[in-house]
Amino acid sequence: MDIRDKKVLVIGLAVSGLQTVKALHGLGARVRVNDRKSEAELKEAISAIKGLNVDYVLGGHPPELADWPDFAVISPGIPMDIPMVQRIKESGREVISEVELAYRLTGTPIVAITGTNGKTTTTALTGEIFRRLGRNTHVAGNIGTPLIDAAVFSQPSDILVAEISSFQLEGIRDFKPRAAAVLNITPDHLDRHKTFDNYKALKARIFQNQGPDDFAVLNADEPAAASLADGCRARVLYFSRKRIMDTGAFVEKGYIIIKRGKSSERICKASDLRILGDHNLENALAAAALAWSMEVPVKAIGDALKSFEGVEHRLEYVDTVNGVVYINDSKGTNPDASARAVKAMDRPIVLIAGGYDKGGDFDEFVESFDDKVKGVVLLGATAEKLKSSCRRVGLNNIYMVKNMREAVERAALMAKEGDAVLLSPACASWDMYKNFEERGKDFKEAVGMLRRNT
Ligand code: UMA
Repeated sequence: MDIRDKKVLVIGLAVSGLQTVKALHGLGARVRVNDRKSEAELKEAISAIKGLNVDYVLGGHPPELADWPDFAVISPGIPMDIPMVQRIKESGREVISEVELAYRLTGTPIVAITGTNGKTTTTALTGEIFRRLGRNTHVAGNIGTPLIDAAVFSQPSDILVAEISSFQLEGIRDFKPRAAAVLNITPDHLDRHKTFDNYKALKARIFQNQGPDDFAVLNADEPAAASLADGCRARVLYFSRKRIMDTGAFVEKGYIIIKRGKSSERICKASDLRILGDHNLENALAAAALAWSMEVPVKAIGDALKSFEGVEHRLEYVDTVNGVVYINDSKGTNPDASARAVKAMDRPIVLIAGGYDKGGDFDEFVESFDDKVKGVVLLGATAEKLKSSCRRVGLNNIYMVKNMREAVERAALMAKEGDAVLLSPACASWDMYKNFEERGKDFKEAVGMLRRNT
């Protein structure tokens, strides 16, 4: 892609935008940065690119700015329907995501993972498999390190393992991973995508440029994900926790198996996995299928599966205080993710939930608790909504709190020896925190304080 001297508008100056600016500047583009935040609010970000020849239009998205660029690169968190962005697109110039730009700039093969839940764990585990093989591996994308950062520094013999969100897929055109997985699709981000069908169609875009030499990995147990096989030109590999497949990864007699035609190989025992729960078994099956499609030997896959301990903020063990186990699942940013976390626990739970309101519904989530959740501590913008859902199913042991410290203190009073206090908010963090990592850290600090006070 010819970037030199091109006028490129970078919309959004946080994690994604900063790396995009650096990459474009390094390639000789004329870069203009636009963000709705003011210069004062972006002080830190601006100082990170001090010295680069970049100019700024801050404090809003003025529609007339649309007339300037040859093309624009938009951060994932910014909706595509703001008037300035619409105006660029209507004039026939591109507005692409940083993931699309990364793809166009790299010759390194990409393994891409999307889905409503499990993306981060599957991405980290897939990366671990390639690392075990001794391959120079870059794990990037929605997981935290922007793909552009990894793409710029990677060699064609390396591998890029990328977690990709629906927001990022909204801004792709040519993005073509060698192997890609859709783990599951359940309602999420409906405030942005409006309908479930729109959201599903965006997830399907991960396969749109693949050809017969590529692989599409799909969850056979999940109808919305499995139905994407119809539109795939790539070879389809299924994974299933429940069924034995002709082609793909599944569990048979306690072993994780990978099979294609008559060739069938054992990877390891399902019970050898150190990550908990059925959903993590699904993630492991998906990672195995992806790695196998990229010709990784089963021994390396098995070794990684047996040693992988999971990722921070995802069912992460924090501490045991007075016989109560504290688990940080701050990455539970939608009802489905948190329902999976509740299901994965093997003891009574006091649940800390609530956060940013994405417009979703919590009835089904609360109904999935059975009798496992003995009490809930609610905080954030959705606290009232969650409270109504709890009341409807007869769960009345509810406390409303203002912050995480109070939440942990209250949960500690409600829990008995042998119980778990689980932070799994079922909501994004953006009403109270910068991101879910900050929320998870706050929880861990509050647990640390509890330990010091006992
Ligand atoms: N902004 C505007 N106008 C707007 C909205 C935001 O200018 O209308 C500006 C903000 O002022 C801010 C910047 O845009 O300066 C924020 O951009 P961003 O929200 O895209 O955040 P980044 O820090 O660049 O992080 C993004 C992803 N964030 C989102 O998709 C919301 C990160 O995913 C990702 O790790 C990172 O790029 C690197 O690729 C986080 C996430 O929450 C983990 N993802 C969602 C999820 O997993 O559910 C999709």
